[in-house]
Amino acid sequence: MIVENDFIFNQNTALIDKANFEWSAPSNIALVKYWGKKDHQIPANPSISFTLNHCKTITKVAFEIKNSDENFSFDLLFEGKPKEDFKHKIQKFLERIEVYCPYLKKYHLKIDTKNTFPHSSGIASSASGMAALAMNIMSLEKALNPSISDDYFHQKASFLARLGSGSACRSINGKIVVWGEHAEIENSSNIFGLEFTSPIHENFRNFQDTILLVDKGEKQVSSTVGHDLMHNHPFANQRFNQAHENLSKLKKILETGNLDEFIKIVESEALTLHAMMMTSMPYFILMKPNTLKIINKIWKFRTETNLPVCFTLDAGANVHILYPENYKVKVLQFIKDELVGYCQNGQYLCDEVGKGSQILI
Ligand code: 2P0
Repeated sequence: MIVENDFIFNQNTALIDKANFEWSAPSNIALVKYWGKKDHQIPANPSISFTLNHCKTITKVAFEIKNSDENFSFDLLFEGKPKEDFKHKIQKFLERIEVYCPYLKKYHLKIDTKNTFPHSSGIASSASGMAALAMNIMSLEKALNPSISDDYFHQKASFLARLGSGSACRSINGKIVVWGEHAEIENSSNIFGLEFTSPIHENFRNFQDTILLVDKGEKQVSSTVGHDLMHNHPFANQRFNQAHENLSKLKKILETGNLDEFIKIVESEALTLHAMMMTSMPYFILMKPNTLKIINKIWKFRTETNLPVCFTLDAGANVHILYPENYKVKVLQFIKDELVGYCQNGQYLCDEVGKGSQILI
């Protein structure tokens, strides 16, 4: 089993003066949700997600060696402008990964980052953002130690990304990614995301995710507060057990292609996530009236057409509509005819399953 110490860098390697990299990393959408964590970003239950393709963060990092290695030193540009709000998060991230990447304090980092999805769309950028940053750091590590394998590169990138934001570890590599130990998934780990490599039924190839932007405002509940709500939650243990069971079921469903069963698990997971927030103390309702209107319209459309269309939710009001690629024309027509009116400024984003992060330079 791979443990934390396996990711500690050997400090005796010679440093290089400067290096530049650029990576993109996508967002991901969980099918079985991660909600609740232990210390050191260890998930309370295993989760599984589809990696997205178009909603991504693109991050350039220029590393330049400096004289002092006492403190971390970095500049941050977001969409071409300095962004003070993100600096604290990145400082914290660098501190958390210091023991695994001790070379980072020897460099000044110029970080230049942007998202392909619109500003404050309610789409979490922490997953794609931390994943893209972790990939750049691993490119530097590979330049310092060219002998590392591709597997190690991806595992450590996922491990580092997780320390920035839990769900970010699922945005590194693979179309479907499992994070968290699960009895039936060999090599699944609490400390990094693992590509789901079982043969996937063709029903799940090129799955589509159309994201309806219901409420683009600031998140009402930060992920830190959200995960904390699962401590002493009256239903926590039942929920964590249920996630294990749902992942067992979903594993078989992905292999056999049963879309009806897929829909049941995915919609139940989304509603359970929100039910956890409604039944915690303090309690929150993150859905908006239009979220419910969309859900009811999807159910009606599914009953009338028998098409395998379902929804999932993140910790917010936006609705992700999931469906196989061959129903794209019909589903997009339904969205245009019946759902656009429930979206803020009529906005929605068309995405689909993608492969993970990509090097650009
Ligand atoms: C998920 N979410 O599995 C779940 C479902 C939102 C709803 O992971 O505190 O930003 O950085 O580890 O990953 C959002 O929480 O939390 C999340 P941190 P993260 O995608």
